[in-house]
Amino acid sequence: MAMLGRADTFIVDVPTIRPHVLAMATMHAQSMVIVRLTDADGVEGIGEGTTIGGLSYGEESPESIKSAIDTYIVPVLETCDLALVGATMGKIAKCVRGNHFAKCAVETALLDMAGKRLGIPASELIGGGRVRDSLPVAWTLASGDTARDIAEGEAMLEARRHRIFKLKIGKRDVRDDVAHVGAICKALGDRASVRVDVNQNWSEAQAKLGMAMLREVGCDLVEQPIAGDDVTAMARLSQTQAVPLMADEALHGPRSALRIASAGAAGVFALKIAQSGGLFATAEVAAIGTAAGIGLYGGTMLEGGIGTAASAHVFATIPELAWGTELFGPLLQTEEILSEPLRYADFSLAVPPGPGLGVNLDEDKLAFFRRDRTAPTLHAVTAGA
Ligand code: MUC
Ligand code: MG
Repeated sequence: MAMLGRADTFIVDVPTIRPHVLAMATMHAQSMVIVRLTDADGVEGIGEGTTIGGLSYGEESPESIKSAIDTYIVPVLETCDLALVGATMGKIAKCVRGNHFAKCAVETALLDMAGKRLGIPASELIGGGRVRDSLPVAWTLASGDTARDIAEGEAMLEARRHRIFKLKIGKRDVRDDVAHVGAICKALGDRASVRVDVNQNWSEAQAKLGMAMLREVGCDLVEQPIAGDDVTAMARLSQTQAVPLMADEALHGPRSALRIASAGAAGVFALKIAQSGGLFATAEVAAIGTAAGIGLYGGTMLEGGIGTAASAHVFATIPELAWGTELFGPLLQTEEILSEPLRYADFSLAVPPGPGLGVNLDEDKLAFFRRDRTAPTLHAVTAGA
């Protein structure tokens, strides 16, 4: 038995290294809800609930994620044997509808705790276990300026950090966006795969035009060009356009995955642990995609180190990950709140090998970036420094 000893949740706000310009918001910082669960024996598990741009991306905000956990999920945890992760999440599902990001943060902490108790990585508790130790990682070029994006792409290639680039478009006129993508495709040539994410900002007519033109300029993949709840229009585009359509905002777990697969509405799935409702649910979405012949891609909500490690553990269990991943979230932040940063090298992220998530919080950084911080921190000047 592992009964809950203590539950803490914090919102942390970490600046981004540059403005990140998306169709629906420009990010200057990332806000993450960190969950720390401690059982009665003192075993700890950490999780993260992170979205993008407040409420501009999805239906949960950092504040709602924290409030759902504190007010409705922690009281359920108090009645559960936390060693039984599936049973605990099943009980939470009965008491709390929706709130996928909040549930994912808690499930992550439970899996971290279970892995630490058993002395095995979290990936060994998911599906058939780990099939790879590293994951290819894309980078998003989203400075808002074509020349700066090209320079950033060149620097990433030179450093052997990324050779897959996602461009955020959908804000400007379709032709202007295609010209931007075309210039980057031309500059990077066959040294990189260039893809775009429209974040639902086109109409079906704009998407028809945009997808046809994007294929001509060498774009490999178009992510969520139109509203994610318009599955029939997604199916029309997917079935008539040569460039593959990737579902992102349309995917909210296994049921939506089955609907999209049955409608032939996507050629690729962007797997996201929070949007799917947790790590187990993500593995189910992946299984549905694989069974339907849909290509898989490991997506991100631009999480920090904890959410990125959790995603990596799930994606490491997927046998066919044809489109790679975009687990670069920590690299977009000025500082990582882990005691040891995640390891990126040779265009890939190493899946942490230690027990549970295999990552630990840096307490001083956590104290510094906490929205409700009151205590002095490591960043204070020390005598003689
Ligand atoms: C999204 O919509 O996919 C992923 C990478 C990035 O830059 O933004 C995200 C969100
Ligand atoms: Mg997306």
